[in-house]
Amino acid sequence: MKIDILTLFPEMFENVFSSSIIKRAIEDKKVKIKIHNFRDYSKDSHHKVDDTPYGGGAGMVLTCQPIFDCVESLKTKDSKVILLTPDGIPYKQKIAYDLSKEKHLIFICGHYEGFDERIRSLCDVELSIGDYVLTGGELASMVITDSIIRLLPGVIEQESHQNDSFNNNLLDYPTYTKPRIFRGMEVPAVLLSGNHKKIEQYRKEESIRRTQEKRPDLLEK
Ligand code: 6GU
Repeated sequence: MKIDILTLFPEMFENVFSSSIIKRAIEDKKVKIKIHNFRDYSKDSHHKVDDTPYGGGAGMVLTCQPIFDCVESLKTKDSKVILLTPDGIPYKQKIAYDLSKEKHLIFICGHYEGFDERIRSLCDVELSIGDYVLTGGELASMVITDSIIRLLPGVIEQESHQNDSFNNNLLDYPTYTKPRIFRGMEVPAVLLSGNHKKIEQYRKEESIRRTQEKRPDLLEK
């Protein structure tokens, strides 16, 4: 998979993409990530990327030209262009699965007070990561790329994400490791029983019980 990210703050991505599982996925060539500063595409003599809003009002608005030119230089028939915006559709695990099957993703990180409405016409999907407002789309694009990369074949063990929270609208079941008793807290006996049928049953029940308790809204789906 190839991922291009358009941002005015490329430095924000450095640590996130050079650590842990994403770092390894890049080294193993499971994914190729390129960060583009769309200021470099500005045809303005001062490399301006924003301007005042028509009709007046506070703040500056990202202009079309640098973003259009940057996207058009990267886009092929295999590309999916994604705009990060608080008014996008709510990002969910199902969308992560769908996007993990794409060949090429282009993320556009909005910033400042907003972007020219016509930028939306460049995009195939608009995504939001939750009902709160971030200073820009950068963190959202990192959240989304992280959740997609871990699903790419060979990045983590297949089994590790078959039981992920949110698959089938259920939260993950509880897990334990050694020691068997820590500060008086015991590992449930069934997990030590060696009875795989019973363990599977316990995990399924716990998954449902936990979802009922913590996220009843998921069960309604
Ligand atoms: Cl994608 N962008 C911004 N700026 N704020 C957000 C968001 C995205 N998702 C939730 N809040």
